[in-house]
Amino acid sequence: MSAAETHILTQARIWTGLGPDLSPGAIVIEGGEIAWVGHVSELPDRWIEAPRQGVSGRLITPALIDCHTHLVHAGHRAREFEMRLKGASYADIARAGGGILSTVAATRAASEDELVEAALPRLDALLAEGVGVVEIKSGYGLDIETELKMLRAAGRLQTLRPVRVRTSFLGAHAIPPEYKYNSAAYIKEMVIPALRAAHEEGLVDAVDGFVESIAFSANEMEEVFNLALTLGLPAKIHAEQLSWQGGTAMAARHGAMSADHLEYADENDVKAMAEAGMTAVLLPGAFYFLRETKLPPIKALREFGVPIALATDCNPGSSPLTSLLLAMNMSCTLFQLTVEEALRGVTINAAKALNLSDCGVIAPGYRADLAVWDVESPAELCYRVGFNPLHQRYFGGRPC
Ligand code: DI6
Ligand code: FE
Repeated sequence: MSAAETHILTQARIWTGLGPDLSPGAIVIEGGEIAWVGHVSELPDRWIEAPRQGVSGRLITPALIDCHTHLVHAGHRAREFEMRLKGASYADIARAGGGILSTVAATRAASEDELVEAALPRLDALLAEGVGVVEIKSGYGLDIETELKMLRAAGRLQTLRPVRVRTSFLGAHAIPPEYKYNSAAYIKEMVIPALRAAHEEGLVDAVDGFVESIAFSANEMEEVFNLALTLGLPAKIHAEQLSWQGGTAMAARHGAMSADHLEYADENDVKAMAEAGMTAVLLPGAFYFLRETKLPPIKALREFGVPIALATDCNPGSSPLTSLLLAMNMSCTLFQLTVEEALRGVTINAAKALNLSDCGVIAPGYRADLAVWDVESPAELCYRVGFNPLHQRYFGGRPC
């Protein structure tokens, strides 16, 4: 099927993200975009003759969006998992030079091709569950060369698979051994020049940072965000994951798109996010895998109307998760999100978290990135644990 061709998916239950479900509904796809969506009985005359494909009452949603991943990295940390099972904490392991830094060593040693090879199976697992957009961060290089190598590898993935990749520069993820105890010099001598170089090469869509006791302070991060602003790049942040550090409020002052994790965020943080129009990205995989007990401020996020997105946080240390469906299930079981909130979290609100305005809902003018599910209702997507009911994914109007 060529991208310019018109065709119609019909006899569907459609969750558009914008209103009540349509059933039986139809979607007209034209030139890779959605031209029309509505009740089958209201299909405009001009498309009556167009080729149709019935989907037998299956559920159609926008293709899913994983808005926070560290998909590109080398190696794994199963050994640290075992250490944690014996009582060591994630922060203990990081302070002892393991954690993020052990993945940094592996990632520095890998070639760009090897990083692509290692990331592809993880990407394929996401795509098999209906994902159409994946955000991928750098942050396991912590030197200029490797940060650029990671971003190039991330960008290459979208030439190898039908998916859109959004890249985030995460030079401020951890302090490498060569700068131990000297985070200020690390920011000045590595993060700032690496961001400039990556931006010049067109490798960066957004700038991220890890504000935490084991990483950077809000003040240190501010310097990086100031450069992001100068370069016209949107900001996002890992904040209040393991402790309260004020990263969320600082990010709000810099007009960031999202603050991610947020277990230790308080009501003032949520207010600041609401005023700045930010999205909250919750990462139940990391909460689960680190066996956290402090819940993100869900009630306040709802009260202040902060959009909630969900993501896998796919990374080798705190969330080796490659299932956005499982993240949805966990958001319901662990954070008590509703089914509607979970689905919005991986579609319309995930698009918001990435400043994308052409995907995440089913409406005229949006990309025809769709997921057809062998289920009767949205609740079934969240309810099963470890089962993939995807029937067909569409990327830019093409089945894949
Ligand atoms: N927060 C996370 O959950 C990941 N990075 C971050 O800043 C963990 C990264 C890792 O442990 O490798
Ligand atoms: Fe992360």
